[in-house]
Amino acid sequence: MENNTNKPNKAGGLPSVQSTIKHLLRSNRTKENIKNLLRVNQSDGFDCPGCAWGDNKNGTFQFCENGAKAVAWESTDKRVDADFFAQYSVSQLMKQSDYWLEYQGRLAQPMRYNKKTDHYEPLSWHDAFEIIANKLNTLSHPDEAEFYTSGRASNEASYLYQLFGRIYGTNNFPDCSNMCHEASGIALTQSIGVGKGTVVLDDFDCADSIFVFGQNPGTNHPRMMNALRKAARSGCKIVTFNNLKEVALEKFASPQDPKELLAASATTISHCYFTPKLGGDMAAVRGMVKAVIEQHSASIDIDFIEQHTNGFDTYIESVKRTDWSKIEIQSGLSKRQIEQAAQVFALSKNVISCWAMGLTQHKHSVDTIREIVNLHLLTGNLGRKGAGLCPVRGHSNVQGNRTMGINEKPTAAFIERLEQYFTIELPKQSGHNVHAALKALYQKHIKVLICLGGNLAAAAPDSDFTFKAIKNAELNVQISTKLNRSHLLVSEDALILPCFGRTELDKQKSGIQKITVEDTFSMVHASTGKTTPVSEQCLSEVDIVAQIASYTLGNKAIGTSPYTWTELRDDYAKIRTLISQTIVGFTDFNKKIETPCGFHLTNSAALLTWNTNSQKAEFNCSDLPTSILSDNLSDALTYTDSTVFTLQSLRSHDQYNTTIYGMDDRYRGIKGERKVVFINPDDAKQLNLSDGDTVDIQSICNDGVKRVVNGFKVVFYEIPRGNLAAYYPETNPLVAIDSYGEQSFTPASKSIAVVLQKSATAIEVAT
Ligand SMILES: Nc1nc2c(c(=O)[nH]1)N[C@H]1C(S)=C(S)[C@@H](COP(=O)(O)OP(=O)(O)OC[C@H]3O[C@@H](n4cnc5c(=O)[nH]c(N)nc54)[C@H](O)[C@@H]3O)O[C@H]1N2
Ligand SMILES: Nc1nc2c(c(=O)[nH]1)N[C@H]1C(S)=C(S)[C@@H](COP(=O)(O)OP(=O)(O)OC[C@H]3O[C@@H](n4cnc5c(=O)[nH]c(N)nc54)[C@H](O)[C@@H]3O)O[C@H]1N2
Ligand SMILES: [Mo]
Repeated sequence: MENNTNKPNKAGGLPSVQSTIKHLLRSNRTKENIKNLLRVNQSDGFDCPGCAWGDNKNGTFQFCENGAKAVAWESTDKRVDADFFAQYSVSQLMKQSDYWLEYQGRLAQPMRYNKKTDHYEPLSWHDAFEIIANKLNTLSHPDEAEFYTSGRASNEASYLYQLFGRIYGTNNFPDCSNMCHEASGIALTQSIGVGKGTVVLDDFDCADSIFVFGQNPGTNHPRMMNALRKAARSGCKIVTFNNLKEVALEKFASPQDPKELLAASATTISHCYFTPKLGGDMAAVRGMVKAVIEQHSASIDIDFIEQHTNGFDTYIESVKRTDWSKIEIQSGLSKRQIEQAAQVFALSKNVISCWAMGLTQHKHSVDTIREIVNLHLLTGNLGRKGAGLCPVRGHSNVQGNRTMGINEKPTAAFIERLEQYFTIELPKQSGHNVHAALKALYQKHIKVLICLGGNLAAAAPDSDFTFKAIKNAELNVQISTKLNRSHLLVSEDALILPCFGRTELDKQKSGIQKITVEDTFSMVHASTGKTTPVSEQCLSEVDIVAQIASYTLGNKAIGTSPYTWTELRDDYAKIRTLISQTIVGFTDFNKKIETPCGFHLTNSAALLTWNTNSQKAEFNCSDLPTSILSDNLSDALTYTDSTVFTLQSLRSHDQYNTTIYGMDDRYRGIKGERKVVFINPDDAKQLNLSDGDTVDIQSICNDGVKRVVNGFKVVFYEIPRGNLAAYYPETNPLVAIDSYGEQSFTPASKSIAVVLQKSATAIEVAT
């Protein structure tokens, strides 16, 4: 039996330019879009809303196919306004697909849900703010409100949002990070005292090898492909660990290189490509450590270990205790393969390790990431040019959100600085992350849900549970650009507050406003939108947040600061002044963002300063997990006689998280559909399944809840036996709410225990 034969043999190249053009033409604002693309990531332009990869702002034209899709998607002539909502009831909209909902256009005026008619109806901004303020002011405790944030919100908007939420009285700040890189932040903070990556973009030019774990940059961080391609061409060895053979990590043709654009040539990216089992990376890296100790002791950096680390002896004991047979079984890789990877690592002077969701969305993600740090500490691969750790962040400002205080567990020092500057008292106890927020909503402990962007309903796990939970909010407020599922889970009262997108001109009393963002390399820089906002009735995120705050708390000076909420809205430089006074690293903020490249926030670990209790970098001594599945799943395996698979849920090439741009996944050879499940042909044979058959996927869990999705087409694919892959968010109904990462509470959406059954019913056709 053959694997999917439609899969191309290289990524990038002409098809990616053709796809870019197709998306530009489709959006019926082609001229605006082309102008917009010329401004992406330019020093006087706007930050690409696509991903958090950094850029060097050296004047070169910097956009990618998927960045172009994100820009074109925002800039459309279609409008979702009063007429639209008069035409469709919420129940009717609920029946539409996520793709259809977003495709209807930009939200164009504030709307309120009328439960008697089951329609959204227009209202004034004044009335909207009053409704929110009245509701918030009548709650019996501020902890009855949740303030969700998605990672596109600017530094200015998120700073105001957290300041308002905290002065109002809560630390309930669930955010998309809770479902994304939470484990990276926790692991890095525990190991090296700072929850961010230690490298900058230039380091990629100086690395001798780059390890890429559980990440698909060809689709999700296409600009990273330029860095990998450049490195590979200059002799740097790229080693990939990915459950699937992702074509961009095998061969990539740069659309910017005329030779590769038009000819059949492409650059080989990965020097070695390993396909571990889902959740097998901790075992693989533990094996690499073992091999380094056994075969490459010269690469162990004793001076670094002595001077900078704590826990080495205990760690070595746990490495010795781990036997190769367990490593091989759990990783799905042979000892020889792991030794090969270890050899590249050990013989390289400078190594960078990158990772994304393939590592962070498992039960033992924190320990997996800490194992990578262990390997870097063992060999001293930290804190010098070309060496270090690189969690590749998702949303374009998700890292900045956290820096600005969007964090349900703020540090005491963070709160103290705010309290001192404003002379106010703020709540100290931890608030809710996404998991706790959904649980509390489900139990009706929460009355108000406010979302600054995103699509919590479709992004969160256990759709049935999540939908009920969100519906329980007495007031559901969504600050958004496009219509999505989260607007439709309403019962009593709900508001849609339409805002500007990143590409749009933001004019306030003091003139045209800049906003700022922080990329994955901790570079902070300004972004200015240029196109006219889609509707006169849209407001900026900052404006909306400032007005919610001023209606709720009164428009007076905030604490002992010189500014009222609306004065901050009138001039964002004043927000940056507050940031410069209260957030570490932002002194002279307004001045620093005048430089085209922005400025770098100091990373203590990169300077070999360790903000841990021991003042040293900490080796983590955890043993390999007994099972890669959640505790509540492991024993559930005994509930079924069918073959149990581990399923990962991932992104296609034609989506941005819950936003679906189209039905193709070109790099995996999929056309015109999304309800597919990738399977190893030998596994399929055992289940008597042929390529193209339709199956129902049921997840197993010991909580007694039946979770099934129907009508997925079987696609033969190069994937380790026992593993499956299918797209998110279609598979979110399968992720049990209590199946999450230890410490991180991140849904374990890359290790879902499932069984397959041939569909009895007709296939549903995607619209
Ligand atoms: N165009 C586009 N860009 C995006 C996004 C988007 O949806 N579309 N989303 C943005 C966001 S918020 C994020 S967080 C990032 C996400 O970026 P990625 O992390 O690249 O996203 P996923 O599609 O979830 O891909 C996970 C990859 O890890 C592999 N994998 C899964 N499980 C394992 C495992 O256990 N071990 C190993 N070694 N590999 C594994 C999968 O095969 C896949 O290649 O992208 C950001 N950029
Ligand atoms: N099963 C499974 N689940 C997952 C994942 C997975 O890999 N598998 N990945 C997880 C990850 S990594 C993440 S980050 C989350 C994503 O979770 P979210 O960030 O909540 O979801 P998005 O799909 O990015 O949000 C899309 C919506 O954001 C709004 N929007 C877009 N631009 C703007 C803007 O500029 N301002 C405002 N205010 N709104 C805007 C639009 O209305 C759009 O409908 O999903 C998580 N869920
Ligand atoms: Mo993410």
